Amino acid sequence: MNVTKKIMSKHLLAGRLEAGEEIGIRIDQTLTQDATGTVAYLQFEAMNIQKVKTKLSVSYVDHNTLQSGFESADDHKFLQTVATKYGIVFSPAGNGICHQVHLERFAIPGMSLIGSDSHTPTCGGMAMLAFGAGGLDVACAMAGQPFFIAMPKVVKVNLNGRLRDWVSAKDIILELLRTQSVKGGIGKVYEFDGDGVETLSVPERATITNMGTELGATTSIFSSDNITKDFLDKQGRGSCWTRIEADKNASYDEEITINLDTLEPLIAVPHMPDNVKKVKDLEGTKVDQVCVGSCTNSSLSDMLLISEVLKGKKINKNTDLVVSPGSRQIISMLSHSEALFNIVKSGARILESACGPCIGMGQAPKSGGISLRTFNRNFEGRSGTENAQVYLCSPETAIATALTGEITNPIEYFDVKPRIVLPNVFFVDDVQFQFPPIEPSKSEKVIKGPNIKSLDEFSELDNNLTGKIVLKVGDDISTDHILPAGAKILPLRSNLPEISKYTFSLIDKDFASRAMSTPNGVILGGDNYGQGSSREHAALAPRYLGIRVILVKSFARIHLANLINFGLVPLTFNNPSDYAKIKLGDEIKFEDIRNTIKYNGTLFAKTTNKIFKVVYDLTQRQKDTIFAGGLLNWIKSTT
Ligand code: MIC
Ligand code: SF4
Repeated sequence: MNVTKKIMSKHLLAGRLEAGEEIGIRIDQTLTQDATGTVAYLQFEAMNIQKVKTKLSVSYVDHNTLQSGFESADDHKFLQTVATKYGIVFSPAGNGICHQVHLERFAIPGMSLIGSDSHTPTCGGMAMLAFGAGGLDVACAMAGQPFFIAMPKVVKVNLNGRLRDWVSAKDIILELLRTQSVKGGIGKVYEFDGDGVETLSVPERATITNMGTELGATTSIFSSDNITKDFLDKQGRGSCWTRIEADKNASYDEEITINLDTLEPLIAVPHMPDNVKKVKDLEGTKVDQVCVGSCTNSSLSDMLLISEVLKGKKINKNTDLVVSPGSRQIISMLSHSEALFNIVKSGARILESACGPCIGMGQAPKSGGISLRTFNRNFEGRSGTENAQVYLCSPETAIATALTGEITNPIEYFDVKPRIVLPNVFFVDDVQFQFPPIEPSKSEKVIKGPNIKSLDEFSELDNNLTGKIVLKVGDDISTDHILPAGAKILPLRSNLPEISKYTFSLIDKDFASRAMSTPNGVILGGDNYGQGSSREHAALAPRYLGIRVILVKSFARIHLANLINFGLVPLTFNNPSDYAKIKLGDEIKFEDIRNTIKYNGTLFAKTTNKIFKVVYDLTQRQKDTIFAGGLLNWIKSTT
């Protein structure tokens, strides 16, 4: 067996490990972050369960830490009190980015994890079976229910040889994005193997599994070997380690090979993570801002490398350099040595250990500005400046660029790469976490400030739907298009009526009011609809605005699950060319939709001058969820 199947078989509660079949997996650990966590815990509360049933659940505050009004602080207080009440570890603002902190302090090889954040596969760098999911799926896992997915194909990625100096793990994942695209990983797990694996540290592996999300993959995973043990030993957690490796004759569904020796520095150009070019082909492009950090590249070794390179140097006066170390552990280790001094002295700005600019929480570039980031997403408008041009690259390329002020190939610019020696023991200070009492007290009061609005109940699915096309969009629509993030909108995540007003606001400012005044609105989309983040608000808000059906060429995995969880009907074209024949404002009818789906019949959509076949691919469990008007309704009706 390969690593994926070894861990899956130990957690399998339903289904068979055959690609495409629905499987139910037992979940050992969950994580949430504040931007998705508030709704996840409101949903968990509605399930009336006394205490989480997982081995470990952690609630992180890392996204909305700017607190420019009372909203986010209200959310944080709610998260803190709900955690104490239900037996969840609370990691307050300033502790660091959920994925980095989880890797350091809680990840365990061979265990399963789901998180209400699409980059949860980061912990696959430590041989965890880790999935991004909607908040409601995480709430269900906390309630002890299995996590359902379609069994992915397992793709073996052979990493052969060794990276040259100044080429890094980020370039490996950018190379995969270049060849496989943002849709290439749909329905797949990427499992890394080959002699190159033993040259990569756990944080480097985590950079790769983190950004496997941008491939559309279900997850990505490495084996657990001596390097994993060394990382855990340094964290004082060596006793959690077990060796997990693929059998010699393990079989895989597909295979890809990357030769590390010949790889060169790569960069994703605006506005898609798979728009990858060679750094050397863009040399000389003037850059306004460089950001180092995010859950992709904010490890101690990334920080020590940039510190060594910046030592005694000054950044270019026309380029802003902002650095956000990934965790409190990292920032305390940097500040204990001269490493932080080197970074500060170079002219860089140091930010809190949080998501920050990655999610448009501050540091929006200037109008039309060019920003080079070590992050994982460069979707249009995500930086907070609608016409900014965001590029994604390695810390090596980012720092060479911050020094020169223009895109610079680190291989050409620097001499010998400094050797980064990590300390033998890391600063472990778990006092920063708030651990819940072993037996949570029923009297613990959950505090809900005015920013926390309870969720409305949604109605069941009718048998006949007559609606209108309220929006027509193209391929690769991300959840950042559907419901943008950023400093203005993110603090409204606990307030559905308010946040819904921003639905599709980057694409069509009138969408929300049009949808609200049109019964049974239908959204038309192209391929890979809903790629990117796990934010269930991208399903919740359209549903709140009255949308019932999303009709597209194909869906991204997490968003599809979220649509079903909130009772929307996800349909695809039988013949993709029908997409071109329907336009905004057309009336569209689905007659007998509920019964047709129930009895596996052929479903048709009728517009004024056309009838065409549409396809649904739903398990019985998913059908029942949609009929009930969403998963919460269904759970309530069955308990
Ligand atoms: C992101 O990177 O887009 C986020 C913000 O972390 C999201 C979650 C969210 O929207 O809250 C994600 O990746 O799932
Ligand atoms: Fe935070 Fe950015 Fe990572 Fe999302 S991708 S979890 S916003 S750092």
